[in-house]
Amino acid sequence: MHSVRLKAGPNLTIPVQTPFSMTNFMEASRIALPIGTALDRFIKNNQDQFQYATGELSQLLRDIALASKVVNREINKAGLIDIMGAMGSQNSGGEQQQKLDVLANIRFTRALTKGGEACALISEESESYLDLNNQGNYVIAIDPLDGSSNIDVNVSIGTIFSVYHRKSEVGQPIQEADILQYGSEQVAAGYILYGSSTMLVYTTGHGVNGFTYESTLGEYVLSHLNMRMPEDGVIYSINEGSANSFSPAVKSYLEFCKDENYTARYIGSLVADFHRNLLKGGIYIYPATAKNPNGKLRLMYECNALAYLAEQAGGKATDGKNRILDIKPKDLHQRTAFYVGSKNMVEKAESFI
Ligand code: AFP
Repeated sequence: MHSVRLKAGPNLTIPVQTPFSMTNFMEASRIALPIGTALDRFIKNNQDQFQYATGELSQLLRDIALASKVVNREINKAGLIDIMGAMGSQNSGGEQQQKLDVLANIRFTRALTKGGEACALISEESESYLDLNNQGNYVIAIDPLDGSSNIDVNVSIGTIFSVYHRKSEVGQPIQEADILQYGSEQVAAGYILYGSSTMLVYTTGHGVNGFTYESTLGEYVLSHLNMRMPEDGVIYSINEGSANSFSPAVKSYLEFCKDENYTARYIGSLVADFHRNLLKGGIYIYPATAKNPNGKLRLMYECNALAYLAEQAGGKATDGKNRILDIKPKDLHQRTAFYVGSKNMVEKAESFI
């Protein structure tokens, strides 16, 4: 047995014992590979791009990332301990709360409360907003765990968040104007996808970047730099089970998709459907239905964040007619129809409406 040196980079060689097995080789290559840019470093390096470059927004994003790691851990344990299944209570929309919904809400609320940068929190899980800290500069809208009907069946779920700068003076009580802001006023937005790998994707208005969670390091690592949504695509995502109650315009658009031999993909987790379309091109539609005449999805903590991300990646988001980011919210839990995805596909769908 003798030692050879394996070239690993410009200035680095790694001694490897022979006989030279594949396991040795793979291990050596893995060690030699750079880990990449961790989320913390990326946020720090890009801090001066933020409109309010005080470091608070960076800290806030780090708080969200930390809470998401805890939620990720709980999701991964979901089959092992008794946290799967319904909680027996209902959320603000009268929907069944799942145990993990409640747990995720607690984790994000705690992280944002302790962080001190947020003054108010709007959550799918709470009827009214939470007044956190008058000294905080940011208002957060969050769906702590979206797609929760998928929890019990091991299908991807997600967290969606929007960040706004408060309008009132720091130290003053929170005003309605701080809470009910246009989507176009977001200073950051993102999602965490708990899928076959866990990813955090966010924007601060300077493009969209994606980070994959490296569980052995406990770090999000930059994996998708400057994500761009293809302008066209062939995937359409809609719950066609409700087709009987779609408008004739939506039905005609679906006929068009079929005539074009598009591919139907619908996970029932908005984050997962959006993420796939962001990478591959496609359109996600949740139109008005008989059951939900204003659409099902929530403007403030589902649609605005994804609309901001879509636009930042070159895509488009509307309610069928109006830009999502230009809709003035009148209510924390306001619903809207949602057409989001590749720009040309959304425009084509709009031409039917
Ligand atoms: P749940 O969190 O209640 O599962 O709702 C998920 C969701 O808000 C979104 O993630 C899905 O795309 C959409 O609703 C699915 O709704 P339908 O079951 O009506 O298609």
